[in-house]
Amino acid sequence: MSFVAKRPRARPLLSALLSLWLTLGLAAPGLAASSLSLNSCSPLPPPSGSLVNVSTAAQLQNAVDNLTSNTTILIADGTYDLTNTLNIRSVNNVALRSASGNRDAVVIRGKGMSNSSYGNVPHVVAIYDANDVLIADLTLRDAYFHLVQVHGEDGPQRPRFYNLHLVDSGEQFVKGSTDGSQNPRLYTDGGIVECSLFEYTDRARSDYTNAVDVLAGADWIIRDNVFRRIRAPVGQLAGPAILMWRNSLNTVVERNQFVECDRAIALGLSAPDSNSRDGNTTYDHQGGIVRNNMIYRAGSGDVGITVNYAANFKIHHNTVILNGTFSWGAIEYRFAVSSGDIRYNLTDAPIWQRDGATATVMGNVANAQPGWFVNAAAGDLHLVASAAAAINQAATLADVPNDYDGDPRPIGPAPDVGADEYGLPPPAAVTDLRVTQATGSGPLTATLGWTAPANAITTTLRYSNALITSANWNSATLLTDTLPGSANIYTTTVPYSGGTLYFALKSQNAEGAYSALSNNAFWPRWDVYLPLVSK
Ligand SMILES: [Ca+2]
Ligand SMILES: [Ca+2]
Repeated sequence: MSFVAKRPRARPLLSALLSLWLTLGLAAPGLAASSLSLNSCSPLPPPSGSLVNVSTAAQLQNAVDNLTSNTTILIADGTYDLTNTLNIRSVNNVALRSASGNRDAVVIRGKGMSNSSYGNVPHVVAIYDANDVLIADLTLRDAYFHLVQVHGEDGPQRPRFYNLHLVDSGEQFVKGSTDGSQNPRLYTDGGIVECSLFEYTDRARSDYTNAVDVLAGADWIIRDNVFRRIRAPVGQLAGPAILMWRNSLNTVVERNQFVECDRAIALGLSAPDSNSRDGNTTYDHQGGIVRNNMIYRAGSGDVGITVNYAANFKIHHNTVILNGTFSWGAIEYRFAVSSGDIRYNLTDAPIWQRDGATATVMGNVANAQPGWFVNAAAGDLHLVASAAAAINQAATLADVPNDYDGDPRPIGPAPDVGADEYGLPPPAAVTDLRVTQATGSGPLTATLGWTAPANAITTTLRYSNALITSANWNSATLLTDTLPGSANIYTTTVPYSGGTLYFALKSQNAEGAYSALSNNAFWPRWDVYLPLVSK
């Protein structure tokens, strides 16, 4: 299975340690897992329900035409030139997925983003009155209008798009439409767009494009995606890569990377009209949070993040680097009805208040320098050690418990300004340390067992005649501080003349940061006495 992670993280120290382990002939300490973040895009579980396998465009179109609820269409590796849009109607809980899980190996194509002779293929996929549709592990490309149209006016709930590569759409890549003339109105709510790559090979055919454009939708989540070159022809301005508007509600936009997009994110765009959800003509967006996104552009364009006619917005911990291409502002809040919160963003252009909008603007750092980042020119806006003006300069926000990598905040004494929390998180505390075997009564030979935590490079074990706590950890007797972090068993012989012995451990990550203290393991074992206590 070839699964493309959003972003490999550069960890030179970790690599050096891995080489050391391998040189010493030790088991590699679980590095494959540690190179992905906690919230990274892992492969989907295998499909459940009915399965239909297809390997030609005709079979694929036929399978979609005859689709029944609770069915997954598994698409064999290959290229599929459509002669009809894949219209998903009147079914629930269905999926289109590659059989291999490799999104690059299954390519479903329209007739070209600039080919107005699109015939029966205006879009690649269209979702009508169908709830819980999953589209995953595929490449969709070359639609004249949309790669995916979600017909909000038919009320499809919870569409999910996972690990897709979306390339060259004539208008929107993922469009959520609405119909203001409906009575009663239906909407598309609860959509999730995640772990996908949206890009133009070079530029859009016109300025009318967005990567994700949802009108009047509630509770959408757009996370862990990459958006590249969502931009108009030279001299024009494309729509925001992510545009949630017409009184869309409670959108979450997080951990996305934007590179060379004319505009990155908009909650609300213009004065709401009859297409707005519930006919609301005051707000173009309400609620919602934009957090932990990285936005980088060196070419021409406009603002990075913009909110307009937007109530109760939160824009927290984003990094926006525009390289002087739009000196007015990196983050813009606009129009008198708009109000919200803008905290701890890291930018190289101002936070721009316009037309009477109000916000609590706190702790932002607006003079970021290129040298503060791992590789700004490649859009990698992870911090380096010299970014002292950003590192540990924020206060904890309950709304931002992790960072762009999914790592918990804070690492070190305080959270960092911007999308990246600098450094590696410490390993999780071990909670299942046990004495699994003990022989002898003085000295005592004890075998300890536990589950090794992710990201642990070394393990330190100590014992004591008293309960080991964080406070007395350093005075407990050292058993070892050189055990590999992948170890899950350790045997030691220690003096023993009765009473209770206590054992505990801490792990260290590649930067030497310690985990919290494990649980105490006891000898004689506590569980020996538990039945007596229970009596
Ligand atoms: Ca920190
Ligand atoms: Ca980080």
